[in-house]
Amino acid sequence: MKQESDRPSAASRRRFLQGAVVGGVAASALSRDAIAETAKAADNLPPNVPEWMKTPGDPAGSQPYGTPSEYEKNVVRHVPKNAPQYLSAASRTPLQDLDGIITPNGLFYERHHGGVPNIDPAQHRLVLHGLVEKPLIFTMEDIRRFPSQSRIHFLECSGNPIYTKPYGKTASDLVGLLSCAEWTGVSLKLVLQEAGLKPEAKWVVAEGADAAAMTRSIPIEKCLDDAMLVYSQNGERLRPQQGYPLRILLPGFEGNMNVKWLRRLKVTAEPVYSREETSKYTDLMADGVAREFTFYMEAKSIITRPSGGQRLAAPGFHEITGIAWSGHGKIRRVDISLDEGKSWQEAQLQEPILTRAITRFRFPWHWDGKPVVIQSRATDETGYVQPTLAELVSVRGENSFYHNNAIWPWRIAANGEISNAQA
Ligand SMILES: Nc1nc2c(c(=O)[nH]1)N[C@H]1C(S)=C(S)[C@@H](COP(=O)(O)O)O[C@H]1N2
Ligand SMILES: [Mo]
Repeated sequence: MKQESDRPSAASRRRFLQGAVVGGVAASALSRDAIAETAKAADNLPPNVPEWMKTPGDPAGSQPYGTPSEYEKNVVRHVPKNAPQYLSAASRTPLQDLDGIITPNGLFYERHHGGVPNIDPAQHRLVLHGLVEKPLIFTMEDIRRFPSQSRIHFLECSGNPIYTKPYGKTASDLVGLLSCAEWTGVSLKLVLQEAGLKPEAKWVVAEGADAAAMTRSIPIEKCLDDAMLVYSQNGERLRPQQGYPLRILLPGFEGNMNVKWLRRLKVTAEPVYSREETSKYTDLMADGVAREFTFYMEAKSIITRPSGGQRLAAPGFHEITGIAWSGHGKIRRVDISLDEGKSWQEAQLQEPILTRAITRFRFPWHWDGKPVVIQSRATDETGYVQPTLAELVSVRGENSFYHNNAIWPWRIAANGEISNAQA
């Protein structure tokens, strides 16, 4: 399919370039430099032998740690311009530029409250104490001696996106505090069993070794289920931004609870009611009562291509593709609407469809060149259906800040420009 659609566009580009150089009218409209550049570009096109085939390229190992092609230099984490970037800061994954379900480590979103500490793993320790039979202190070597496991899961900040306008122009602006990786580490249950839980143990309080000393209470059920202590991400050690050398991973739970730079686990009978589970990461409802300890991120999806900030070059075939995820398990289906939400058609889900991981969806589409609003809606394996923003606000009220999993429609104008239809 891809090859078929590539062919005519390459051919028409060649015709245009040749026309620009040879054709009198087109050429007279271009500056000398532009002509030289266009001529050079044309030299590299079929049937000519391109410049980069005429001499050997860089030797293997000329980049000890590889980086993307220089032509991809615009695919970077997005740092909001007006946000203060000292201490409590974030950078966002460019979701609209990525394919598949895995976020490359250099593009994984970042959210930290006290900067990124520079931790020497040889000096890092994990303390496990509180309601345990045998308090323990682990080195990183000790942690790596436990049987390991690798699993693919998403991580998402619960402020992704916030409810207040302006909503942002691109998929990254809206939900770029979301990434997905293959994590390797040890089952937290195993580590807790090593210390032996006392019968009163109901919560585990995790503390980070950053200047924010991020502290969150985790229910014991999650700790004995799929929680992990992770040291690797997509095959290599965690990046400093993601919690090097050790973080806790709570698949499907809001990002904030996944404490990075993990230095302490205290087993308790009650939650500690830290700042991050009282004044922050709670949602004030219309009746003045706050939702707290919400834990799981609910089902969500977004179309990443075509999406805000991009432009459709011409009517004709376009694949609509995007991502869906749910903290409650697997994605069961994704529906696409091309008529402002009046009717919905089922998209294809790309394998693998994993629990608490990003699932990629695709929908073949023919754009007739008329203005249109496109949007996606996820349903997870519990049967929960992603709501519209209006539906969400009718339940949560106007005061909520976190946990916005609404549908985000894109408007495509007749000239192909794409904008946020909700803005
Ligand atoms: N120690 C520590 N852990 C932390 C944070 C922090 O500031 N300090 N930020 C939390 C928040 S709000 C989120 S959304 C996730 C972000 O993880 P990431 O930066 O690896 O994407 O880490 C969480 N764990
Ligand atoms: Mo977060």
